[in-house]
Amino acid sequence: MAKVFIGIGSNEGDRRATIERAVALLRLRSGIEVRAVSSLAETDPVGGPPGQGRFLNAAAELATALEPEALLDVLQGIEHQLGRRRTVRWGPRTLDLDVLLWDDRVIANGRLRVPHPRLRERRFVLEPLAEIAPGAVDPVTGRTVGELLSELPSDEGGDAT
Ligand code: A4P
Ligand code: MG
Repeated sequence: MAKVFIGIGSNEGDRRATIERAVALLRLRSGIEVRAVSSLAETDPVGGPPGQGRFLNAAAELATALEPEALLDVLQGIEHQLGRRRTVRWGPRTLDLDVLLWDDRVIANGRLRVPHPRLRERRFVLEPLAEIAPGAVDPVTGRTVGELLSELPSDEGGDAT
């Protein structure tokens, strides 16, 4: 079983209900165990079109026997099932499920980049992740999640780039 961390975000509709349903759907899948879920944090949108609503963000720890692309299929299926339709990059979404870390693997192919390329500069990712896994290590930098969070500039939520 691989240990995988995912990021969860929503800024449209009933955000809390959507996130709770997404976690419930993950729990129902064979080949996936939900080991931990962070609390939900209200965050200001980073990047994307002006005027979009605030996000609720969370992180979860999974254990899975699936291959990375198969888990991505599951995550995208749940996004779709819970109503995600918008295609604007960084735009409003009912649900965004991102793979953040996959054991100590570095994955870069046409569909998937792990660790998530914007993990290190995003407070809305690192804060929930640090709540459940402060000691998880980013295999690219060798830094723990707790270290990455404490090294973030304190005045803003992360760069959109
Ligand atoms: N993809 C590549 N790597 C991954 C990965 N590690 N996990 C590909 C998931 N998907 C990955 O994603 C586009 C494509 O990325 C997928 O088809 C997959 O093959 P998407 O979810 O359809 O599009 P997106 O989310 O609009 O784009 P992207 O680049 O994933 O955006 P981000 O970086 O996830 O940022 N502000 C706050 N406060 N809270 C947020 O949650 N989220 C975003 C989205 C922007 N600002 C935010 C938040
Ligand atoms: Mg995404």
